[in-house]
Amino acid sequence: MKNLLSIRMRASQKVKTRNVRSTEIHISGAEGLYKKSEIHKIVKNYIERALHHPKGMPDTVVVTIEDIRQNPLTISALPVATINNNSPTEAENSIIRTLQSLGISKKAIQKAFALIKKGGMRGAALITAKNGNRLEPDRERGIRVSRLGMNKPALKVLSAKLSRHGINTDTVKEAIILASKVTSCKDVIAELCVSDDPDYTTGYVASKIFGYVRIPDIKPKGSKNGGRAFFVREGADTEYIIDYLERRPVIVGKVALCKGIMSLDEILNRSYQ
Ligand code: PML
Repeated sequence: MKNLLSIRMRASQKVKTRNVRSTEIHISGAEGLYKKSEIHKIVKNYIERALHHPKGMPDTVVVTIEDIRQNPLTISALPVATINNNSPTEAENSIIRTLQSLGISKKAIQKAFALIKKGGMRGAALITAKNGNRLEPDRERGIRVSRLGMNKPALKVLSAKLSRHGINTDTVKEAIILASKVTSCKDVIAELCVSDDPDYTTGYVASKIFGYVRIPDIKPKGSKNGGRAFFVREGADTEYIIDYLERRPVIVGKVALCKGIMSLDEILNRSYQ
């Protein structure tokens, strides 16, 4: 696909902290790669989303439309499954087992949990898989995955597959697209995501090996704390990873299996892919 535009929306709200300095909190965001003819429809949709979010009314909404010169790389979506989980404690154990099966150390996993539970991260943290070191040059800003989308035929197939499991929503589709881009980066082993939306309690662990594994009850309802952590190979080239995730245009052009609820053992045995 050529002549694509990157359309991004970021909605935020300024809040005064105790020491009277004002700080900006993230309310919502969305983005994709689109044709010029789609600008009006997409911008309208993004603005609606910015103005109706459970985290509240933003005081700033920024929409950026940018011409993409580089030809996008086409990748496949990760396979999708949901684990049969019932509580945040079970969720935490499933996440630990999954990440450890991918060779990620306890130290790195604890670092990610601590950051996500604290919340307030604007972008994602980049954490090395063994030593648990953070690699983002600006820890407040984090890494913002950008320039990503899914082509129309693949989106149609994905919508149909997700509908069979009652999960055909923009939130799920956008998360699958993002996780598919993140894990297509050669040095990224896995992503852990907990939504910062207080009403949204399903998160995921994504990896090339186990796919996009949805984790219900990842946090208690009402909690605004969430975030994303990307686990990367020890000694990986940080500049390359950041450039790939933030600037390389990537289109998801193929959809993989979308399963319903499964046990963690079935997922870890990869009996569904
Ligand atoms: C978000 O708030 O955008 C993250 C949502 C992650 C989970 C989506 C899903 O239900 O699979």
